[in-house]
Amino acid sequence: MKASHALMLSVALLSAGAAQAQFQKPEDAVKYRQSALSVMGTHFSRLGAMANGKVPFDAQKAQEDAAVVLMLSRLPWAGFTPESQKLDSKAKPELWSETGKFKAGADKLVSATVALDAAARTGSLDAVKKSFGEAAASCKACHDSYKSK
Ligand code: ASC
Repeated sequence: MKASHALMLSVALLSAGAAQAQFQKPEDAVKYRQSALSVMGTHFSRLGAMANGKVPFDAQKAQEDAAVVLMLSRLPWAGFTPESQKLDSKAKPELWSETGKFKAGADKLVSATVALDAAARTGSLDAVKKSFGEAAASCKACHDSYKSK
């Protein structure tokens, strides 16, 4: 990891930590995590369209999308506050009891988006395809375990 990336990573982790104490209402935490996941999903899907050949590969756009995904991937987890458990959402009950496993899944996604960002910076479609597939598997693993349909 380049020094600049390591710095960005620590800044992002610090801001994720700071976000935890900042929700005034449990509803705010739900809105925060859903918003972060929604924007991340939007940019991740744009990468997916390129990785899967549905739209032509544009290295510049891929790099921008991957940078957004990288930044956003650290944010949702602070919104899964214990106080928000009682609110209606797609979070399965297991999410709140298997916190270690859930955290490990979140960490895995963050690592996958670091790799995806690095791949997009190379400008190689093949590299993007490979990292996209790994990141998508990480999204899916958590959705299968912790998100109801
Ligand atoms: C996406 C998106 C997800 C993941 C997931 C991967 O594009 O919005 O949540 O990919 O479907 O299986």
